[in-house]
Amino acid sequence: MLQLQISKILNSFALDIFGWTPLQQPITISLYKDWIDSKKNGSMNYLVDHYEKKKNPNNLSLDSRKANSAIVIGVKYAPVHPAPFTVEQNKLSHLNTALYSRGQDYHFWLKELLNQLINKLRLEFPDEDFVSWTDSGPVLERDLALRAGLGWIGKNTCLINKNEGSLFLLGEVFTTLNLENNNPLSGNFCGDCDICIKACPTQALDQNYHLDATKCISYWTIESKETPNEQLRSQFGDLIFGCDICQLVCPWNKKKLLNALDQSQNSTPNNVNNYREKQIEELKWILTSSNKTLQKTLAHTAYSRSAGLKLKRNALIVIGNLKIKELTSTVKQFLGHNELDTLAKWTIKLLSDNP
Ligand code: B12
Ligand code: SF4
Ligand code: SF4
Repeated sequence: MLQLQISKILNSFALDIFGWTPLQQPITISLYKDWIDSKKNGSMNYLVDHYEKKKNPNNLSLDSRKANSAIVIGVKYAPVHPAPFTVEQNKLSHLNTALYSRGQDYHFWLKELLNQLINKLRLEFPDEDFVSWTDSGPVLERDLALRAGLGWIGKNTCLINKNEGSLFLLGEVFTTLNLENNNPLSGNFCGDCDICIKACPTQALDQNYHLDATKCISYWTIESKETPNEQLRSQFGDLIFGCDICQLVCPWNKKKLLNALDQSQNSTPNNVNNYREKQIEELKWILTSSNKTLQKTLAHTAYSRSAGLKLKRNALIVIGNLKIKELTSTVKQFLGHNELDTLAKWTIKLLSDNP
């Protein structure tokens, strides 16, 4: 009966992927511990601080009562993004950014969706407590989704659903309700495949389902404040914010994406020269705007996490890798810059090399 009530509420949100599970110590907590102990988290120190809370999810209190279960949802962001593209994002619309980041920042709209879900749950269960999380909380989300039967953890470390692939975000509602598991644990359908491992330009993945964040383009372009070494950054290609390579090559996503692409011819730029001009314009805008302007303009987008100096660093790397000679004089303005001087020298060297 209880399960049916929950199902009905979730179905009213037209979600493609959901499940629930009693809260217990995560299945993969020892792997998480090994990961942080071997410093694969780079400078993301909050992941070390989160360890104790992630280990005992029931202790995350809800108005002083203990949480017993979690409802886990997955919301797809490709081929179609659930949130509209913002006017501000047009500023970066010809640059290669992660698919999840196109559209308003999910930390707002997914949180809002989870709050709407909580409002409905409260009406149905007025004596129970609920709290929601997505991304930044001390919750081992992929493990929780695994436990709730949403899919399996692939060799690219992403949570993959057999019907929907892995291009979806996770969010959870913790509750005092006692919910039994509604889905069995998914099998692992990676088999002998190692396409993602081979496709990763920086060798951040290995056969053991490990991702070394200190080699991952997503980490370097979104999280880290440092400048990646020469060998690493020369592998970033045109990626300016995040990376989807190990997901785009995955057979569980590829077929769906190719089908979607077939249906929308618009996704291929029909005028390549015009496209390149726009790219140059956007990169120039990043380099010539003040950090404050970048932060203000991109405030409600996912790019806000890198807006300012980090985005300029990323732009200098892309300009070098793509050899955009038209921006040589703009790049030269960074010579002598407190933080970006060495990188600017590297970019200028690449721009002055013959093709
Ligand atoms: C830190 C972080 C990152 C870091 C590190 C990612 C990583 N793989 O560790 C960086 C910045 C690199 C990153 C990148 C991305 N991220 Co991120 N990230 C997180 C965050 C905040 C914590 C993840 C974490 O704890 N990592 C530590 C590792 C050890 O844990 P894990 O990633 O959960 O991996 C588990 C498996 O690897 C498994 N495991 C380990 N060894 C083994 C061995 C075997 C045999 C098996 C089966 C499993 C297994 O155990 C681990 C622990 O449960 C979560 C949100 C959250 N609160 O959980 C989002 C999250 C994982 N990220 C997400 C997304 C969307 C991305 C990007 C796609 C964004 C982008 N386009 O750039 C990329 C994907 C890169 C990739 N291949 O993972 C989504 C993933 C959704 C999904 N379907 O899987 C999450 C859940 C955010 C959300 N709420 O939707 N991310
Ligand atoms: S997100 Fe990119 S850099 Fe990171 S593991 Fe996947 S392919 Fe490699
Ligand atoms: S590319 Fe292959 S090995 Fe990698 S996650 Fe997909 S199915 Fe698994």
